[in-house]
Amino acid sequence: MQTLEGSQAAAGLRFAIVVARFNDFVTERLLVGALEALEAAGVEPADQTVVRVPGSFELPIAAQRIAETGRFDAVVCLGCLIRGATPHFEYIAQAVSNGLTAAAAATGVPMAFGVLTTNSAEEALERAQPGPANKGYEATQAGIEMATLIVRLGDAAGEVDA
Ligand code: DLZ
Repeated sequence: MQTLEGSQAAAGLRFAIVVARFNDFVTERLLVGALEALEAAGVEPADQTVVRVPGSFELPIAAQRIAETGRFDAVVCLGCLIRGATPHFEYIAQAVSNGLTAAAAATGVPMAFGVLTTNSAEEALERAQPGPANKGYEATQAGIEMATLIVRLGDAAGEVDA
């Protein structure tokens, strides 16, 4: 039996981070966390691209277009939906989640889901504090793991029983 899994060592791989401007008092903190995770994984600044979109609703189309360029090993998507301040919270949350799932399936490029859905600004800020519990950091680690896993799956092609 063989076990294949990704790692947190991603030097040489290329990552895009798509960040929504809406609620930027939270999303900019998620971005800081995401960049810290890339640095911890050994990803050079030249292999990091930050793309900004107006709100979370726009994350999927940007992420898909970025993935279609073929220039990135994973796309990390960062946004913040706050229920109390967003009357159509459920619609946007579902559209983003479905849209990113579809984009990953269509392109084969991993999309990390770093979109907070919280009841209040306070809850959102708690999840965007500095350190490994920062949800931008966590989502990026997932993106790194998937990107490195896909490289390994490619290397192991022919050895893996389908
Ligand atoms: C319009 C809107 C609202 C009310 N709330 C949020 C939110 O909490 N988080 C977020 O990322 N974006 C929000 N937006 C903006 C939408 O995502 C989108 O940018 C606009 O509806 C324009 O398509």
